[in-house]
Amino acid sequence: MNKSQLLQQDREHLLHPFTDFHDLGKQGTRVITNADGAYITDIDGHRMLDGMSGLWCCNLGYSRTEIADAIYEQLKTLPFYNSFFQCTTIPSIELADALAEVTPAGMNNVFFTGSGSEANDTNLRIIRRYWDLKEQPQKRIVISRKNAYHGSTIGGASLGGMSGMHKQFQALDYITHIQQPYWFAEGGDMSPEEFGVHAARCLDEKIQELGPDNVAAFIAEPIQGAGGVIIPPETYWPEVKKVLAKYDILLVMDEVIFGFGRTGEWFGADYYGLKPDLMTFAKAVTNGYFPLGGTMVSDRVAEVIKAKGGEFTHGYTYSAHPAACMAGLATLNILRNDKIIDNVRDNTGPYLAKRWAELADHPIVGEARSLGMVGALELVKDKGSRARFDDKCTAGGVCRDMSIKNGLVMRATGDTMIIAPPLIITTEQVDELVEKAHRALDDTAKALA
Ligand code: PXG
Repeated sequence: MNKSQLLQQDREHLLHPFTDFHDLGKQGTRVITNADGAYITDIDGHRMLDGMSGLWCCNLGYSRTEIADAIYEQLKTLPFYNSFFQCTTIPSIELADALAEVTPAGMNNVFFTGSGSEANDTNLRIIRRYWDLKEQPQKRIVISRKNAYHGSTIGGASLGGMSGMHKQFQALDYITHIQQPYWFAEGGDMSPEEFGVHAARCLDEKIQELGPDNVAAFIAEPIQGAGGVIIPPETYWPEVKKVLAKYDILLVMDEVIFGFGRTGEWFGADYYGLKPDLMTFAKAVTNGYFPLGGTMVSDRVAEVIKAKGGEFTHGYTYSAHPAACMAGLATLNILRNDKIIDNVRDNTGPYLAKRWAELADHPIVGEARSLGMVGALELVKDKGSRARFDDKCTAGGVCRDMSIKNGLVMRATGDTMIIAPPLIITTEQVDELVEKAHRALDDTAKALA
């Protein structure tokens, strides 16, 4: 089939996620045909450095045949069996054990799902079950943050704080949202440090307002990913920790993006020294090679839900899919054996930080921030006042297109350009990334002038 036939069939039959179907029908799509290492190639042969690891998931890049082989071998031996009705499979046992080892101390149980969204729905089910079994059924409300992303099922989207999404469905009424720690956009005249404390105290105020006896949990990404790589001010998490210590409330860390090494530590919770009660994961657990998600359950919660109390009426057909679990095991083996995360922490992360910071000198960049293997650029018309080019996020869209033209996949969230390259990226490839981003910024400035 040639390219124009493919594009026609795409237009006629395929509804793409988070897409304006009408506009896409007119613009057409890019057909990605193959990938190697940290690069993807489209149907025209245009090869691009993948600054987004697929969709924050291919942390080891695209050439790990060990993972593909592990999946294939499992598919030949036992392609599927469920873990309902007193059954289990060897890969699911082994992956549960391996996850208990790499996740923060005190997290020794896992509930597997097919995705991050399903895992956050699972969290909602576990949270309710926990407080019911603790005989505190009035503890129902879950606090989340504006502009958080926690998935696209009804539960996940209700937990998420994206206003555009909330306009298109009816959110669960026991979830409420507070101030996000996004200093660049919302910090006003406060210093980042002051604003971090302020945003954390919003949690305290909300708990007081709702009554601590009614609050079940607080859910947060360690760093907001899809919201725009929002790295909270250094004061934020220490202050949130103090707030949570005052109340009997569960902490749910959503590690779907930051889990498995993106900060240079295994999990964002490790990076910030947090002790979650539940911890959502997905994406990079299989390097994106097979759908798998889940939630890690702390001993505090596991002791309650594993005690006598009847059946937990929750589960998915593909909970603990054996081939997915083999993909997870192969991925964890590479992360450990090749010391991928240590290399991000000690070498490539600091190198990215140094090179990425140089982009702050560009005339249309208001802030260049990075941490571990993520980065963001705030595009502005005026550096001093942090004023944007317009309120339609034109600059972000232009910059994304210019970036792709220059051979780099960078994503735009509004007028924030974000990157999350594979953790296997070399320092030479970091140079290539920064040079291409610089060219994209030059081209964007010219196009907007
Ligand atoms: N939590 C977080 C923190 C996520 O980033 C999910 C949950 C949901 O996972 P699933 O596997 O159900 O998609 C995510 C997913 C983007 C983008 O544009 C980000 C995600 C998904 C799709 C697009 O940055 N994150």
